[in-house]
Amino acid sequence: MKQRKQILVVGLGYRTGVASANFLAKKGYAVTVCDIKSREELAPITQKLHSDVVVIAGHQDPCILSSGFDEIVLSPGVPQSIPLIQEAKNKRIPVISEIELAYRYGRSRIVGITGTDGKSTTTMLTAHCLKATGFDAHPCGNIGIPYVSIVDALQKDSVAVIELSSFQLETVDTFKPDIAILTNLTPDHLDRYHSLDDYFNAKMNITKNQDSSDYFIVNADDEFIATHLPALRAVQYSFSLYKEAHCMYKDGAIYCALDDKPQLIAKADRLKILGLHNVQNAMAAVLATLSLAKKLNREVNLHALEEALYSFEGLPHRIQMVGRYEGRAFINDSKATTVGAVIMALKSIQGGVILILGGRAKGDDYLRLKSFLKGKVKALVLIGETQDEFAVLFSDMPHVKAHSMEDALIKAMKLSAEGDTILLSPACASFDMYKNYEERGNDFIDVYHRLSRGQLRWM
Ligand code: UMA
Repeated sequence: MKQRKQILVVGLGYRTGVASANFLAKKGYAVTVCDIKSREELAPITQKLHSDVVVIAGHQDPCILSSGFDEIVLSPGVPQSIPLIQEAKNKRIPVISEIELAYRYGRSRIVGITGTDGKSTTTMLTAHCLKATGFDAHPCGNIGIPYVSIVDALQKDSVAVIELSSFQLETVDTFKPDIAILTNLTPDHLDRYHSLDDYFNAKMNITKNQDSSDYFIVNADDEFIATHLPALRAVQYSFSLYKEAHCMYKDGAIYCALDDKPQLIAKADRLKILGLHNVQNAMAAVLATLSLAKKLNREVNLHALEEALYSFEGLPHRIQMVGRYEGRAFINDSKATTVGAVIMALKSIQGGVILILGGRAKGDDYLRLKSFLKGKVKALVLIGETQDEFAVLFSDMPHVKAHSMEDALIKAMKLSAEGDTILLSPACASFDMYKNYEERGNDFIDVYHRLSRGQLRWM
């Protein structure tokens, strides 16, 4: 009798590992999951697992491999450098990501979106534009919905719009999106990659299997990409704020020219999402919609596309206007875990800013922030593990330390005046104080509500 294929899922996580294990178990594979956390810590998550899944908790010793696994599915939060994965590679056991796993079973069209910043907004906006122009589009991926959790529900004419992190792209093998978008590239996750080139190479796996029937959409304004982009097999479309491109920003409007002369697509000042970086995200979404339609020989109703751009509200935790209190605007940008994202937020805000900064460092070049803070940020409120490091780094400007979000907002109120903005845009990961960036952003929103209802004294 033929033995069932044995799969090891490494890293349970909150979403990816659980979704991968359940998907595989339902398909009849013999599935084991291993996680470095203890069985007690994992208890709330293991409850969600299919009853046939075996759990190894509390260690990731390479001896786990002696059970003879045929393949490993690696969760994005687990680096390939751990001994278990190194040993698996020595034993020539294939190591794939959840994206590769889902891709093998997928029937739908795929738009894949990667880059350092703007991925989530571009993913949601692309899905929104596709839906408005008649496509059955489904956003998923790094935004928090594992592709594997929806892949079986997608039809042949559906479109999976997948946000892809470099972690997820490290271990793809045959993954081939119809449309790939690269939003931009600035230093990030340098605690996991040896160099910016390594990080870029992981991202470029998005296009490695594309051919001349596919499209690669790229930001022509990004200096790193301009000097590092290799020759590609996919048809390349670019977008730009400043120069001639397939999609470009001119006199306050977005124009697109794929095969013929430029056509007006939308007025930038009617977008609800703020800042020029969001004009770039909008241009990427426009190109994705038009190129997918072109590939499938479909007409796009340009009026519907224009209206979709105007009706998109943006994402929670991404330059999200929470409200006003005592003449101050409160903006939650908890998703800004890179210097680049903070710079974008600062560029989108008029007037003085009190910036709540810090968390778990990700190896970014934080000095790069300095020139953007000058003249814009009146004071810094430093939170999280990076407090002491940032106090030294930014010693030439007003700064205070805060031990919690509540303390941070009270101090920000005292440091600010009417007309200012209190901005949470931390430039760091949240894991030192929170489960994830959503929890951090929700804490900011909660403290704002307590302040504005008079339940919290700040004077
Ligand atoms: N673990 C080990 N061994 C290790 C390290 C970790 O067993 O050596 C375990 C941890 O204990 C944990 C699991 O592995 O249980 C890691 O989980 P995970 O973080 O991969 O799992 P999820 O909760 O499923 O979240 C992941 C993405 N997380 C990361 O990439 C770090 C989520 O992106 C994504 O939304 C989700 O899958 C669905 O696709 C978050 C993120 O921070 C938002 N992404 C980074 C970013 O956007 O910058 C890339």
